[in-house]
Amino acid sequence: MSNLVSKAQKAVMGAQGDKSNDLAKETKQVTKDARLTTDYGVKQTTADDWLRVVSEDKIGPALLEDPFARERIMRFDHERIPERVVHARGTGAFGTFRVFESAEDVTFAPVLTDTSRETPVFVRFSTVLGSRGSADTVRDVRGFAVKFYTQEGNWDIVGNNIPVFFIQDAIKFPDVIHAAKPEPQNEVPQAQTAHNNFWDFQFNHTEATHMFMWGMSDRAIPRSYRMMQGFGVNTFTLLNAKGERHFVKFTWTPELGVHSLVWDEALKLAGQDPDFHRKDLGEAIENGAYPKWKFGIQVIPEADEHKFDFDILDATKIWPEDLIPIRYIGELELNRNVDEFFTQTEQIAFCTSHVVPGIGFSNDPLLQGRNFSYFDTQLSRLGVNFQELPINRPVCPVMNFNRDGAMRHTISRGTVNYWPNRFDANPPATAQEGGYIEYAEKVAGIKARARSAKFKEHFAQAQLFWNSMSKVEKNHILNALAFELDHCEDPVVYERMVQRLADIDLGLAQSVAEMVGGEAPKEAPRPNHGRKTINLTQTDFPGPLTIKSRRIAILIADGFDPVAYQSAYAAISAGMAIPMVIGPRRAKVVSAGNVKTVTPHHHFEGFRSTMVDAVFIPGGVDSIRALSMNGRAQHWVREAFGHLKAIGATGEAVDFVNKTIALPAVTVSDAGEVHESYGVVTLKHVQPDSFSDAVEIAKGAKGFMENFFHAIAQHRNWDRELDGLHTQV
Ligand code: HDE
Repeated sequence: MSNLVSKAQKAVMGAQGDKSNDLAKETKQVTKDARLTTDYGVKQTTADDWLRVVSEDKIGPALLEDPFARERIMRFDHERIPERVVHARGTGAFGTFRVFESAEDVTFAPVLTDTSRETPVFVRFSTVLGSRGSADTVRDVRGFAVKFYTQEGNWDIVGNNIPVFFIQDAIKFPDVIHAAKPEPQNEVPQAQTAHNNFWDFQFNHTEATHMFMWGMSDRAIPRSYRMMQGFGVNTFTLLNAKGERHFVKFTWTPELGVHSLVWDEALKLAGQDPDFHRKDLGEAIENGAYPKWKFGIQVIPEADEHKFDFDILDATKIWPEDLIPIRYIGELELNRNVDEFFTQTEQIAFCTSHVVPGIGFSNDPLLQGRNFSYFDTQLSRLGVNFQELPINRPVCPVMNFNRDGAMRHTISRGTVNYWPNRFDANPPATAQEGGYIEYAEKVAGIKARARSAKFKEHFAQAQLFWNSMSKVEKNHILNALAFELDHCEDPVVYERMVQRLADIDLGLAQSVAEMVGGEAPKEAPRPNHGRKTINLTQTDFPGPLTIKSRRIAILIADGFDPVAYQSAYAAISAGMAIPMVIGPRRAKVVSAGNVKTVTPHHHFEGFRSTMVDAVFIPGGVDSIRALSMNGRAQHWVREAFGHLKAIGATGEAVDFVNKTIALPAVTVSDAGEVHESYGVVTLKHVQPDSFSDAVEIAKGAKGFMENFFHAIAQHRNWDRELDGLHTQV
């Protein structure tokens, strides 16, 4: 890879201001000219041979005295640090945050009020359960952690892509995580909730009901980090200049809409391309398709805390948007990939307790525990000086009397290391100087291990979520539950879980019972209240009708139609999507008439249909003959169809596609008209015999591309599922 930083990258680095400049101080570039040295700076003459005793042509023993060799090996032996106890698998990027509407009515934090500011951020996305080397596309909650490097200090929103959590009180975190992680006797399964212990815990712990429904929904298998929402989950508070306090929840909503993989595809990708999400994010940023999210706040005045039928401090509950609308006030853009994974993505350390003046906590019992946990875990993961690491250090001055500890970097001058001191050195700030002021909340009560009455209601919002799903999403939840419980060998686990589902919806419980075994419940312990709310179904977030940043495969073999190929390639690129040419080999493939030679990006074995969003096949007699005879090529098309992806074909490829997927509804007339069915878009005639033919075909071709791109922009063709033979609720 080139060591040069591109112009575009430099522009972004400039825009990110302080944090990029700050990091640049520590950034080393591998250069051709610099000579290899030890860590203590002495140049080495070889990196290949351990110092040893040699005589004539005989190799003698290695000498322990070799400091170069020992340094290399011992340094290497200690390269690993403990992985995160949860959220070990992740990827990150730099970006910027701006507010376009000041929230000064509710907070005085400049990061949320100053519309002229650009705050540098680092975002880390993650899965919760898997180890560092696990696959990206597993069914799991995704972490969405944002560090804002503000002028007033670092602010971390350590969120997820699901707005609720399994537990209400932090004390239970070790239990829920132990139950979900691989089982203790054999460390199986990796990065899965489909096992006895997870579902045993869910049954025994009713407050998790709402959350596991989200976990079984498509939210848990996102198409891309760029296409998922983020939620702060916990209830925080905002303080304004008048001293008024509001409760707040934070939300990120992606510009591209909220989209998911289909389950079969997610399963396959886990083996075929375990880094799928990581690469997707990096690729988009590299190509300048910077992902963006709107930043929103839901705000409740302090006086209204008890006005709802749920407790607003309960992290197993959403604040339904029909009751408390989201106010979108800002925008996040990710625009720079990391320079080095370990020192940036791995060493970044988030703490929910890191807030800036104008932002505060609530008594949400999950948040209170988190505020303890994150700082604590960084001590064991990175050590007491973790905040001095380049990726973690604030862009504003840090000045205090915390001192020493392992790996201390800062060299503090002066004779005093305490406050107060005889020089009045380094005094605390006043509120006017920007000092953090705790809100003077009146607190009274008895000491007890208890929760408020509303915390004890565990099913109403699970029903609300279920009721709000589209038909397709309901089917996916049903199938996900059927899959997960099928992986539980202990009948006690799946039989009881089936009963639990009746607390949400009787029909759902009965359908799952039929699939997984276990007695189907005859009646619901509590009726479904029938209420729905907005913005829970992903269909409320379709995103713009665009193919931007989507991967579109073009399947070719020798003898492909060069005109159809070329126009599709150009149109895909013009739409800022990524054309990926797939052929029988990654060596030259020649078009019909020998007019064009193409070197495919990948071959059929190396790259799979799961890795793209849509497939286009240009005609060409020989090319289509070759593809028709090739099992892998046929599988490509069938699999893309099975995963509900748009398929486009022209000329001879139309018959190939029709035969391969044997779709009865597709009819193709000889007039060269465009026919669209189930997201399969075809154009039979592309070779004109006359001028009037050419005009007609040109019209048809335009219509073809529009229709094909329209089908891609829909993300998936859900009719292919609904009209099939799926078990349905
Ligand atoms: Fe975390 N969580 N968590 N969590 N969490 C960690 O901190 C914890 C919870 C979340 O990319 C740990 O640095 C407790 C909710 C993300 O580096 C640890 C409780 C939400 C990340 C920890 C929760 C999250 C973590 C492990 C219950 C969504 C990855 C490594 C009270 C709002 C951050 C680390 C990154 C990581 C504790 C629940 C999100 C152990 C005790 C709810 C995105 O401190």
